[in-house]
Amino acid sequence: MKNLKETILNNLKARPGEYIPGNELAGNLTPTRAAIWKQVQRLRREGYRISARPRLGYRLDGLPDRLDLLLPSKDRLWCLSTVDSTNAAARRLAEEGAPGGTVVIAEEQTRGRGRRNRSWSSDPGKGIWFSLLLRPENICPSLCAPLALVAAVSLARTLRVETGLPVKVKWPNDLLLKEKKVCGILTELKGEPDRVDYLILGAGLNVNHQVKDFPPSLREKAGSLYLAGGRFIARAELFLSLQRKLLEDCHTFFEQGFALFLPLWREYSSSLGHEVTVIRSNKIVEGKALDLDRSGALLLKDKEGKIHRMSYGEII
Ligand code: BT5
Repeated sequence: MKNLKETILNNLKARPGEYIPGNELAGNLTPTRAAIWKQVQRLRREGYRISARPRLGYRLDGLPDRLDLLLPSKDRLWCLSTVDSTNAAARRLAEEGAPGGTVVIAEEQTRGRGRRNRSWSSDPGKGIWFSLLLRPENICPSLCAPLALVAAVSLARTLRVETGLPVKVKWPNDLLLKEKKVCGILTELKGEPDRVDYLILGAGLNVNHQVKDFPPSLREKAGSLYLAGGRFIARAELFLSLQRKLLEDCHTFFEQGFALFLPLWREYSSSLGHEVTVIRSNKIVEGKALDLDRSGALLLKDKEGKIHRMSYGEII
């Protein structure tokens, strides 16, 4: 029966946690009991958790973990089921003139990207893959370099607050839990030497992955919030907190610079104070990670006591 499923769902949502008799659930429609049961079964197959009790009726116990069900639909929020890459989609929107603050999130990316065209594994339904379009004014591209560091510390802080997990940051753009990578950040910029046209800030966060959900080549190094904390996390609410705080922190950074974020970076860092190996343009430097400077560059002290200032590269 047309609309019966929607009517049942709307009535269940209107009185969550309460048993509702079948005839009340159907509103003005007068279906048979079997017809109601059939629609309840369909809703269950879509992931709604619904209890049924003889004489009492039906009760809504939980919504499916689907991003589009909870995210408010706003002009600036694009919630897609599948996309090549949210960074690429945000870039296309930017080229069409979309405003700063536009966000693209997708259940699945078919060509999720990391740095230097490496790929980012983004299977559907388990992670949070999103990109933020930023159009900062009065800042030149050379000052934007620490944006990935700001994003890392912002996401780590929100994740710590929301999940209680001891998320660490690894220079320059990774988030770790139990030494496994749970999140990567990719920033891209278009501009001229003295002006930023736009920035795309993309983040990929593994949320409810079990080991088997990763491709075999990643199983050793990739982690997820679920693997670290042992509990399933509703992605839509978490995404909203992460995104809200990230946008706020990006604005703070554009106005006040990276120095403000340094203390938190030091506190969350997985590598400061440790011996590390950094690879930069095929060159390897080994030494003790001393600190980050105010521009986000990593300061390394090698065996001879020489200090190396690494403005880009990665710890391997
Ligand atoms: C990154 O690159 O870590 C940045 C990843 C950014 C992904 C987001 S998702 C939303 C937005 N849209 C995009 O297309 N991208 C952004 P990099 O430091 O280069 O690390 C890439 C490496 O991480 C790969 O070569 C793999 O070894 C590993 N990797 C790939 N997928 C992973 C995953 N899901 N979890 C952990 N590690 C992964």
